[in-house]
Amino acid sequence: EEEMDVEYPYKITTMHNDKTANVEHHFEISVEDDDSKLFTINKTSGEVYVHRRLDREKTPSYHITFDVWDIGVAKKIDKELSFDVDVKDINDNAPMFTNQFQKSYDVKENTKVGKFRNLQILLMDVVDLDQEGTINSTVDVTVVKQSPAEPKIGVKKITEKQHQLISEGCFDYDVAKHYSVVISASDRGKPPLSSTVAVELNVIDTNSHRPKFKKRQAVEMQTHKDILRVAVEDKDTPNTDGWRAKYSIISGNEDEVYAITTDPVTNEGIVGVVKNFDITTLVKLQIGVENVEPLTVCKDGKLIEDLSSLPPKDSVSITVKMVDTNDAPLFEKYTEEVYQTEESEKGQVLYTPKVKDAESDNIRYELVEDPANWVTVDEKTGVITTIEKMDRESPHVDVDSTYRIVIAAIDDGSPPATSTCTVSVHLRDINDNTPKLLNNSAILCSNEADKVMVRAKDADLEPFSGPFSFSLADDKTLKELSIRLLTKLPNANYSVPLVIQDKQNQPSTETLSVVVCNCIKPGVCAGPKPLSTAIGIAAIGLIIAALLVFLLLLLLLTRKQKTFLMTNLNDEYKQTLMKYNEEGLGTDCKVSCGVTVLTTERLAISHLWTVLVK
Ligand SMILES: *[C@@H]1O[C@H](CO)[C@@H](O)[C@H](O)[C@H]1NC(C)=O
Ligand SMILES: *[C@@H]1O[C@H](CO)[C@@H](O)[C@H](O)[C@H]1NC(C)=O
Ligand SMILES: *[C@@H]1O[C@H](CO)[C@@H](O)[C@H](O)[C@H]1NC(C)=O
Ligand SMILES: [Ca+2]
Repeated sequence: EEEMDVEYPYKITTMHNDKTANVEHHFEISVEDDDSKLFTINKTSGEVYVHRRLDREKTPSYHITFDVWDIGVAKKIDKELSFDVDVKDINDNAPMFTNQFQKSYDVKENTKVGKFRNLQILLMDVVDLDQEGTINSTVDVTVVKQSPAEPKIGVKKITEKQHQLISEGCFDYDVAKHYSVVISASDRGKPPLSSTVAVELNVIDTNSHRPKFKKRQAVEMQTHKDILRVAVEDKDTPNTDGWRAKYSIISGNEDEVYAITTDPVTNEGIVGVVKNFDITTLVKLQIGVENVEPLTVCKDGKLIEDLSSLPPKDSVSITVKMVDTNDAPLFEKYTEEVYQTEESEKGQVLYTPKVKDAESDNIRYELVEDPANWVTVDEKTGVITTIEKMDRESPHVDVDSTYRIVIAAIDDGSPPATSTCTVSVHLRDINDNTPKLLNNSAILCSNEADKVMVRAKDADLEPFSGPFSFSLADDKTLKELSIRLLTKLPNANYSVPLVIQDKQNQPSTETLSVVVCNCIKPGVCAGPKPLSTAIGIAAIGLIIAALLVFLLLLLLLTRKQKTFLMTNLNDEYKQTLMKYNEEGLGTDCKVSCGVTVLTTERLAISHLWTVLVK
């Protein structure tokens, strides 16, 4: 017997042999596959001992061979004796659950019973290592404790090793949402050994309540798709299929004009019009509701099989009043972007709208917004045509070069319905502005400096505008302009005509007034002074120079104006054409006061340059 609680070595038996009389002999023992001296034999007396506890679950039997030897002749006296020794079982192993248990198991309430007419909750594997087929390994699995007590949870034996936790009744989520169950596996040994396991069950809510209409009236809506809404309440868990409503029109919809859908968020039923309809004054609709999941009801631990014993599904009667309203004409697009080059010839079609009106073919168009009066709209077709050139630099054009036109489509209903469409005209810039001086007057403080700086601007966008440049005859461009007095001039007001070109060589004639005076501080003249009459032979010139360029400069003296042809004393400059005006203070002008069309190279040296006049 295994696990014997005795003192070891323990004598099991004594061997005898009837051929050993009067022969000096000894016994010998050997154990197959074991040389650990688990079993020994007394050579002379034949007593057999076991030296340690045996474990049947490890080694159920041993193959042992006995021999007896004649010591004198060293020969076996008899045939060897060999047999299997079985270890006798005791009940030393409790049954064990061998499957992995989860923390908890979900059971749906109201689940219909399966093949075995009960709810199968979970499978359990149980083993008992004691000798098979004996009471020491025969296992009974039972529920020893459960809370709450109803419905009864039990165990069904599938095989010797597999058992199933089952329920014979149904769960009711409204009664209990949570169960604790203690399961025991016990063998039939004497005394029996057992082990237990505790599992938790969560009851999952299913559809056990019918939805009920909250109100008998519906809420009216405006659109065709959503003319009215009905709401229900449902005691099942929100956002489960046992709560989600499924509406149907029971009667009143024989022409299939209406459809009812479920708002997925609010669970409301939305009645919409899905077909053209003849105007009838009143329509009676009977609307029914149920849930997405079929209804199952658990009563007193038993599923109710015949649902007709329950109150029927809820329904509501609704009266729909169909009123024909005049819908406004529909523009295909309510905003439109069009592109147009500014200053294009008038009479161009900017936009042709597309408009639909279900009830009327007689639509007229009106111009609602056209702040600069640039366009006209065809009353019948809505076509927008320009009647003026459109100017990007107009104050009615926004900073993004966009001009806004609004037209309206008006039907012939009574009262008429109107829709509007906004057309944004994006004006592409062209070079329609010449450069201008920023300031047409300048003060030259003759007691401090001999030049003034002037700047110009152009209203067009790139590349028709700045950075500002003046163009020369040889097409080289420069960015700024200073006007230098070559020789001291009497304090007076001078007019200097300039021709300025932008990058596209669009010229502009500008006149700059230069006040030459003595200044008390920069930019402030010190009051009028008598003009000097002693100009003598002083060279007088006003010249344009520096990095900048300009085509033409005329120096004008205020009073008399005479034109001279300037002749150049130096052949080097003979190509230079000069126009000039003479200061006519009653004396002949002896020295040039002329200015010229200059090339860049010549400008670079022009401040050294004086020209004689006749
Ligand atoms: C089972 O175990 C008991 C001791 O627990 C033992 O007496 C008995 O012989 C064993 N085997 C059977 C078949 O009963
Ligand atoms: C133009 O220049 C004159 C003289 O420097 C000055 O008095 C006047 O204020 C300027 N005008 C503007 C608009 O800057
Ligand atoms: C120059 O013109 C200004 C006005 O533009 C005037 O006040 C001033 O008296 C004039 N100076 C001379 C010298 O004529
Ligand atoms: Ca429900």
